[in-house]
Amino acid sequence: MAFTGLLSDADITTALKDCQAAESFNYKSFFAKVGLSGKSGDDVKKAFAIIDQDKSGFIEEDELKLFLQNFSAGARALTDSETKAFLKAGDTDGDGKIGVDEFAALVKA
Ligand SMILES: [Ca+2]
Repeated sequence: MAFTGLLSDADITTALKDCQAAESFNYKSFFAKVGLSGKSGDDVKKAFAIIDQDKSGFIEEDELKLFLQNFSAGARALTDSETKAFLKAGDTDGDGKIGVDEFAALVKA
């Protein structure tokens, strides 16, 4: 698992279980349950690097859509409306993608 050593497997399982149903994803409760909210800045940067799969330095919309699959390969994709709401919450400078500082702010929100 990509987050092994960074997050607890039990926390990941719980967080994923709570957003199994389509349209039930909430980034605030997900980050809290998975344990990222309480992590150091360095750990949040490591998490960002995992989610930024193409290593572009940004989390783009297609990467956000598959966000949950970084935590478990069998997790569902986010719906289009969940993806857009997630992007809108994080993209404070309006460039259509999430940078590392925006991600850190989102995790701590
Ligand atoms: Ca990217």
